[in-house]
Amino acid sequence: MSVDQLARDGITGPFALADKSLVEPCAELALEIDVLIRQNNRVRKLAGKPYEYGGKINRHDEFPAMQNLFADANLQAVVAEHFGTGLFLYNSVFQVKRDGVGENIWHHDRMFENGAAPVDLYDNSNHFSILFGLTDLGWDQGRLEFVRGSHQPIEGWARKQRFNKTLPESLNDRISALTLKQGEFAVFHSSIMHRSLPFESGDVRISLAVRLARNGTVVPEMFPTDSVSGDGSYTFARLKQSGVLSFN
Ligand SMILES: O=C(O)CCC(=O)C(=O)O
Ligand SMILES: [Fe+2]
Repeated sequence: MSVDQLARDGITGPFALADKSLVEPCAELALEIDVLIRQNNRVRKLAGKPYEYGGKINRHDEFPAMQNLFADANLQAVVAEHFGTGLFLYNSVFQVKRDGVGENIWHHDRMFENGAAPVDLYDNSNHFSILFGLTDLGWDQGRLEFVRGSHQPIEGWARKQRFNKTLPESLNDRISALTLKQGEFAVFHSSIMHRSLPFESGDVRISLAVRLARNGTVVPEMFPTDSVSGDGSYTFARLKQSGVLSFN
């Protein structure tokens, strides 16, 4: 049962959308945004400016195609069954992977707790993620991997960072792959450690990740994000206040 799988592994799926016709408009949107991002960055490079990732993040308040996807009957039923109701959506990210696109390193999606309160990773009553396959997300197309059971403390693993280039070897036997077909989705506790590998081969691969929180949770304007090197330094990222949408 998927409820047992969620309790044990912290992630469950794949599930199928009820209305597959909701997928293509989102895939098209992701590809058009990807064109803009790549063109923008070619121009920025000519100006000697650093790469900008922003355009693929938090566009859900602008596009009915995304909002229609979130209203899918099967998605709504799965989220209500596993996480309950009274949830809002505050964050979304498209990932387009094609030749030359590298990994998204190990991380969890729990960027904040409630306002300025410190993140409470193992309180599983809040903060949930959905990952959609807008195309097939196959084995060679930048495969997703997750650490089974990392919504709960794991002995011998002190988690200090949200982003990690590598994980302790003792976790190797907990790592599972997640592949999705176009129109499928998986749901997970946002504290699950996961990554996607570099694109190797196949057709362009498009995912959409979204994050939910329970009504009443305060979405901070800025949230701390750790540096990858593990030197303990923090920078701050901004959340888009207009991107808070009621989910169920
Ligand atoms: O589809 C992917 O590459 C992973 C997306 C993800 O984990 C994220 O955006 O937080
Ligand atoms: Fe993620």
